[in-house]
Amino acid sequence: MNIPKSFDQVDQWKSIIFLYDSALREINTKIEILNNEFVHIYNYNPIEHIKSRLKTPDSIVKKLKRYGYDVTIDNMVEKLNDIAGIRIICSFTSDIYQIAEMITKQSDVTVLYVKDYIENPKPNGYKSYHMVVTIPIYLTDGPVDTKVEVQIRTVAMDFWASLEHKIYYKFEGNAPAYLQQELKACADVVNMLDKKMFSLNQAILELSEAQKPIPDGGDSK
Ligand code: 0O2
Repeated sequence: MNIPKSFDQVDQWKSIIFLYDSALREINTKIEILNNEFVHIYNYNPIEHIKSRLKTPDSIVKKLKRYGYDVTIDNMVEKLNDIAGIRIICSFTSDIYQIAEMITKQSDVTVLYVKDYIENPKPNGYKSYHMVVTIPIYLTDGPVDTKVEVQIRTVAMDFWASLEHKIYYKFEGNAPAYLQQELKACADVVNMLDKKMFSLNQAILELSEAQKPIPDGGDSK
């Protein structure tokens, strides 16, 4: 990422945050357009809602220290991939892969890497699909490829992750063993719920397809 250089650290910080903020807006708009197009063509809304956030300075410093890096602006830009983060919440696991594909196909989006915690859940039970992408932000001096972390997950996965995140921070990563076991058990329930809701939805779709009136071919002699 070719960040505009400045002798003033405050100015440089502001420029970087401006870039990440712009990248979030760009990605948000893209995803909204894709979702609207989907509704327009298939009369189906794959996205329940979208949340986006810029990592707080406090959280940036903590993560750099956790990874053992010096707290510098260069390290923040080079080593951290989730300063700009967007979370897409959808109904079914199948939607996740469809949304990921739609994002990947955007010609100005470059996928740096993917972490599929749905295929490979974390030992604590965390499931989510993560993509780190770059998107060019056009400044007066030219484009600057800016990183955004995109997390895609179902409503149920998001419910679980929000509570787990709270517990993780409350106990600074050392939650009592029984809480960790309960959370893992909840993750299994979330998994089962996602599967059941998916098959229920499939059954509804098949029924409504079967109940559709047969189009009049005009040749029924
Ligand atoms: P916060 O407070 O949410 O910002 P990478 O740079 O990709 O190599 P990183 O950043 O650890 O390494 O990548 P990963 O695993 O994709 O995690 C990025 C973010 O995903 C985390 O950011 C969390 O938001 C979320 N996440 C990952 N693992 C878990 C988990 O076990 N539980 C929950 N609830 N969320 C998780 P931060 O900065 O760790 O936290």
